[in-house]
Amino acid sequence: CNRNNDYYSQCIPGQATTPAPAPTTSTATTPPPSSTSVPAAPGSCPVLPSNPSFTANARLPNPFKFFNGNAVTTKADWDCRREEISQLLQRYELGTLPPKPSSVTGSYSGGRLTINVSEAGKSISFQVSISTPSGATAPYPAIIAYGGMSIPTPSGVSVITFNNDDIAAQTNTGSRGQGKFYTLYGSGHSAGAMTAWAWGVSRIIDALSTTTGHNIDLNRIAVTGCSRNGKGALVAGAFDTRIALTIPQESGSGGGGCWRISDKMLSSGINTQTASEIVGENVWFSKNFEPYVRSINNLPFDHHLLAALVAPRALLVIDNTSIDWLGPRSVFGCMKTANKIWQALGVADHMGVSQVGNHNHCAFPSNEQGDLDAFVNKFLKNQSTNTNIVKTDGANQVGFVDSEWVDWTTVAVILLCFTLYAYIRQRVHRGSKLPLPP
Ligand code: MCU
Repeated sequence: CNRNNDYYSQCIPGQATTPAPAPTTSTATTPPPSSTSVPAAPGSCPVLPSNPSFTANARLPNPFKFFNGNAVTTKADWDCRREEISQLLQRYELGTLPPKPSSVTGSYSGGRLTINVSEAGKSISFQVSISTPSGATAPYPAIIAYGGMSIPTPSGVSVITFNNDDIAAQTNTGSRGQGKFYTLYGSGHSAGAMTAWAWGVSRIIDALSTTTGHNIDLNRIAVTGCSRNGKGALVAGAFDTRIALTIPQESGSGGGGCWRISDKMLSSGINTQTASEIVGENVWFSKNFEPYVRSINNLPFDHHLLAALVAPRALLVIDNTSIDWLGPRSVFGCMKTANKIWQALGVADHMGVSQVGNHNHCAFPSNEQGDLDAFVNKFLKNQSTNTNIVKTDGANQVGFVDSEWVDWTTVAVILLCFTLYAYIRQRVHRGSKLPLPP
């Protein structure tokens, strides 16, 4: 959807679905996307109790039911539900994502963007490098790469290299509270490293939107990372609606995997990472997650709902079938389930899963190139491609049985709304002048 077009915003939960047409001038005239979170209708959303009691659920929780049990049936409901999911994830797994600080400024020079942030009398500054794609016409789409690119760099796309470890360290469990995020907010802040990194990505986009010279098109920004950084990239894409395309690579359990399915894999003898293991390895999650890691079924969410926060924007989950530790069945089942949310929103092809084996961890295999190109070309280069991609080459994935994990269906009202949206979009693209829908 075109974020600036009211036709679309009437029917779409979230903000962007398809990228806006490529601007023809420099970034100085490119209107920045308006906000970093989807505002829920004031006063009309169900309020989460401050100390809710949880009911165990062995299946993947229903995206289309509020915590209070009410059904999600309209676009406004989905906006509220999205906010509720975001709050639940922050409270019980990821830690609190602070809002935009009182001061964020940027300066760009010679391929480096410096971001200065101040809040409540404290200040930090960090830098990212920005490459200029050769032979392309500005403004350029860009990929923010955690720790550098691990997927092949697409032609015509700028790479923004983000040293996420500088914002929140991730050496081991001793890294808790270390990094520039914690200099600003205090070492006892609830945010785990991934939330701190997502905050950093948002500040990069803030600074891009107030500086010139970098020639980045703010409507065509992607984020990626591999492995632990892939988990992080998914969290950034979930929280910042200015990101058009999210590409977590081999993120495994704690990323594209669902905790419940990973637990089941381990209990059936497959050496897969689980929540109870991961919190003893590193600080990617909030301390507030720890009480739940041995009773994951009590949590009213799983990672299909983390992915749901990206919808209806684009998500391509790149994964590896050959490494049990990554929980390939968990990632495939979890993300295939997440795709149902995009289906309900009428944009199933904005979310893809490509799971290919027989390569080393984070070594992008050439037979996945077509899937990556399809997403990059559609969502960063405004081309028409086929992004209906939910596939695995892993025989093990047959072990994921939908009915074992999903006891809910999608919601017809949302579907209707999105069908109408798709129709209007087609007509507008053909140059029709339709009246605003009621
Ligand atoms: C897949 O991401 C992690 C994994 O969660 C860890 O258990 C392992 O130690 O490291 C992986 C990784 O980040 O590899 C680069």
